[in-house]
Amino acid sequence: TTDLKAALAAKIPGEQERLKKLRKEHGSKALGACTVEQAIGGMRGVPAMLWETSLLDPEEGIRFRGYSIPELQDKLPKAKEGGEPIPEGLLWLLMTGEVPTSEQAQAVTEMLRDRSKLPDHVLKMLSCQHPDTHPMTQLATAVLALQVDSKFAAGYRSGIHKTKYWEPVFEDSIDLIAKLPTIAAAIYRRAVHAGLALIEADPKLDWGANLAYMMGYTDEGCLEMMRLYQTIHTDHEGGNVSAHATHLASAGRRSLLPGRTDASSPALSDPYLSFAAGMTGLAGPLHGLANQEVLRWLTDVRQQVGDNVTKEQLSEFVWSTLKSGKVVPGFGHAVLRKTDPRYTCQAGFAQKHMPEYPLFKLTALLYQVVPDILKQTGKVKNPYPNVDAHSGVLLQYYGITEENFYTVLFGVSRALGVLSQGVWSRALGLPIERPKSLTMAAMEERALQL
Ligand code: FAM
Repeated sequence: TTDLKAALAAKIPGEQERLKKLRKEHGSKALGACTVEQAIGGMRGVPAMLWETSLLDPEEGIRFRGYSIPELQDKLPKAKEGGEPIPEGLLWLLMTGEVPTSEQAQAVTEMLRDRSKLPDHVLKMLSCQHPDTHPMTQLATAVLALQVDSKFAAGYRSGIHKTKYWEPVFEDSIDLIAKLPTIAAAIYRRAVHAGLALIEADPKLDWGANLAYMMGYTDEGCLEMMRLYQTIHTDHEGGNVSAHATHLASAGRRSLLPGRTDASSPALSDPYLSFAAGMTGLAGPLHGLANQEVLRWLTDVRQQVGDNVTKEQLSEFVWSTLKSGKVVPGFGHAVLRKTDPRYTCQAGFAQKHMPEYPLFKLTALLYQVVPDILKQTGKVKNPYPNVDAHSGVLLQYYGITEENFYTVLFGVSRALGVLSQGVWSRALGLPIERPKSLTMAAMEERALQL
């Protein structure tokens, strides 16, 4: 079938059985402990969440439904021979767990195109925002403005059965994903570029390419870059701030798991409300905003030491950043302990499309200089570059130089991962998340007994 919803519906019963079996046979087994350090240290590394769409191996990096980025670049349908994967193909994979055919990916492109019309009230609301409103704030408010059309919210009010929740959640998720490029482009043309006319989507282009096209970019290389960019930022397992915030806000009590009657009030926020929660998390400087911090930092480097910088000069600059108590943006990661494969694939794209670009050369030189310095601090657990160390370079090259817009592009992509998981959380009937909190006094008391 080329019908994504039908392909998804066919998968759900088997996965529900799998989860029931896992719970029945192993429900009482501990997956790992949670030490005082972990409870205080942000639950770092505590295995306490189910997330199906991707898994992050500290050494190897992200796998989307079991596939690495190089495998996806090889297997997923592309817009052009030898080009980059189109995000719609990844959306099919994230939703169903199966690599799609070109026809299936094409059907997703058409389904998204049919639902991409933005209601006028959203554009009107955006035009009332204070011109200095950060693009991420504008994105979150535009998503919330769409919530009035939530099919899940309407369905829940009309009392649909909990085994059917996944369907309106799927519909809302597709409706929202379809509109995000138009919202992002409107923010870019209106706020970032102060009042440029909006550009209608090109019906011949796919979802990712149309995002660049509606922003005003037609260069083939830029369309390809945006397809790659939108593919690699989709998901990064469930614990990062944007994924976890989305997941938590949508978490629902009405668990399908037998015998669950926990009294906690359901969150069950619809995809619009929960994705807006994820986007406000993504807007934090150490998470999604890092890609714009990287560009600001690179611009500083170029101003201070010029383009023909030597390794020694660069080391000086990195040390001065650290000594001023700041982090080196684009390096380090909460889980990864190696170079982020999302960095590597962007470096590969740059090598192919912009080998002489000074910012690419500077980024490559930083890769030779920064890890050793971060290792010398003795405190940085991952001294290697993450996805943000390279993403701004690709955007700048094609003329998308407004770094305070970068996180919007990150957020549009992240919707594919977190909303696909949101459909599965409802289909599997995952209950509301409710970690136990303790006061320091209670921790001290417990620790003394252990
Ligand atoms: N530069 C300087 N110091 C760093 C560092 C970096 N790039 N990464 C970590 N550290 C420090 C960290 O600040 C901490 O120092 P203090 O004890 O003095 O606070 C120490 O090393 C241990 O931190 P960690 O356990 O290695 O990292 P965390 O898991 O606490 O934090 C990050 C992970 C990503 C927040 C951290 O690496 C960082 O701030 N990186 C720079 C900002 C960045 O690139 N964020 C984007 C991350 C990306 F994956 C994303 O979400 N988009």
